[in-house]
Amino acid sequence: MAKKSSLQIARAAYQPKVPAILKGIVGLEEGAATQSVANQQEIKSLFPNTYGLPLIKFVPTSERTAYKSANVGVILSGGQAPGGHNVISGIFDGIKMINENSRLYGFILGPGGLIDHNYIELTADIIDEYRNTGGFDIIGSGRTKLEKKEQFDKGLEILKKLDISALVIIGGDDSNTNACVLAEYYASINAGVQVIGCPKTIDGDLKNEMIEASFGFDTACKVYSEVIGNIQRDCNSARKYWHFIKLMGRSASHIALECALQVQPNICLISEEVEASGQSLDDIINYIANIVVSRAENGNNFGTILIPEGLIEFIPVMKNLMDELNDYLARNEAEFKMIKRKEKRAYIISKLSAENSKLYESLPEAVALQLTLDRDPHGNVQVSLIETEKLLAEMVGRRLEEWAAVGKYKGKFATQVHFFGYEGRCAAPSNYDADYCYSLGFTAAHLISSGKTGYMSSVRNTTAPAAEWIAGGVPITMMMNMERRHGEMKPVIQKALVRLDGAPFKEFAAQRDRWAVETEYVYPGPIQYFGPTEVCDQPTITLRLEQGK
Ligand code: FBP
Repeated sequence: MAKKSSLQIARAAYQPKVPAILKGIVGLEEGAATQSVANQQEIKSLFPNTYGLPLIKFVPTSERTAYKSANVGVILSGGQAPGGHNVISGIFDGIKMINENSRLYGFILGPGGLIDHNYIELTADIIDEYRNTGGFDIIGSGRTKLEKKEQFDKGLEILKKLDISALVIIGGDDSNTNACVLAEYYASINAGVQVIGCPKTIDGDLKNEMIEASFGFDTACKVYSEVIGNIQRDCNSARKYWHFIKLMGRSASHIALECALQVQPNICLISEEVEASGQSLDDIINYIANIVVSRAENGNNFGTILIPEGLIEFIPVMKNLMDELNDYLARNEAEFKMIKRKEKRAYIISKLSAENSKLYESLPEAVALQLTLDRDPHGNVQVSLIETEKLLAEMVGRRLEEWAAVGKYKGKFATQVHFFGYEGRCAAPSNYDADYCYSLGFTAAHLISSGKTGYMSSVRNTTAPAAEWIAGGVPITMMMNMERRHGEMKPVIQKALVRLDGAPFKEFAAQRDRWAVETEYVYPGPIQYFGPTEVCDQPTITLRLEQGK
């Protein structure tokens, strides 16, 4: 057996807190019929069997129903997020509580495991090894996109063989889109398989009125904030570096914003604001360089800058360039792959429109090449591979040299670059994520026993004590709209980007000018698992502000 740390041993015994409703006999209350957030006609016609379903809320009842046993399959899909193992243990405990003869099967390495018939039965011994741990290693994860009828049929073969009547897909917006497509297909052929989704992603971009947070966001932001806090202490001690810190999160800047609220850096860029105000790369460089100058005038040749990883996609001219690149590469993938690495840049320059070609040519070579790297299976640009932190550090340095030459800047500018993403995705879940995830899994078990399909497990009111959390289900079609992917319009769950009229951004915007000039760093320290509730159980600042708490 693998050696365990003292914390791992103590943590294994932690009992996640759950909504009071999930501890008793659960009844079901159906709300009004729903509709998709946009493109209602198109979404309705694409999902005739799962469109318009009602919202579901679990309520206490005294009528005990005898449910028959069910075999359930589970898939972890996409990037790791702290708490995935607790979703699985919640499903396991939930289906066993509903009927002790129920069984849970895990498909290995993501949706690909379903298609390749690669699975294990998750028994009590296995589940117990993974309770309250980070990572997705219990069954592994993958990014295979489930979209073709042949894949669904191949999956159905193994589901039938194992007598599985429900499948839980734990994933982000793209994976839950897949879950919905699969639910629709299985409903349309009367396959007898329900499909339920669970909201996972550290990016925090899978949220709406009914899904108040995607799991993993809380822990990941706390891990990054701890490390940024440590860097800020170092920075304030040595007083000689500007730290350019890129943070994961794909297109949305939720992680950068939450970390900024936690650590009070000198600068935090918010991609959504950059887009809304139409800032160019040059504007961003000037914005940072001006703050460097002001701080230098006060003798502070140091600072911290948080950069959301998707920034580059939000600079309007860069967005045009990337849109054209996406479409071009989607249509000419095979040809592009044949071009030798050192000729790729010239090839792209020769293929783009005059304006985009000029912009592409002006980018540092490394960044230009990073823009053409393979898209992920869902058609997303892999922004984690684009070194925006280096691009900005280099360009700000050049601007300051120009200003120094004309006497506008007299400070010293030395940089360190960092990228935090993978460091936080498999951290041991915070109490919030441990409790939330377990509750999401348990709720999924109840949705299954209620015979639902095409729903996402929903646990709300999570800024209140766990006993008061509200559990239920949201039709996935309710979150959908049509978007351009791989050059084609597709139904997808609408991403939740940072809202500039939302309380978290407003709170940040009200303070950032002071943080820029003063040094008001906060050092959050590591996640605490045992101790007073105000230290261990606090949700993110984003969630508290969104809920007016
Ligand atoms: P999901 O959307 O699948 O949750 O991905 C989260 C994420 O960590 C992003 O923040 C990041 O851009 C991406 O995964 C990195 O992907 P990969 O793990 O394939 O390198």
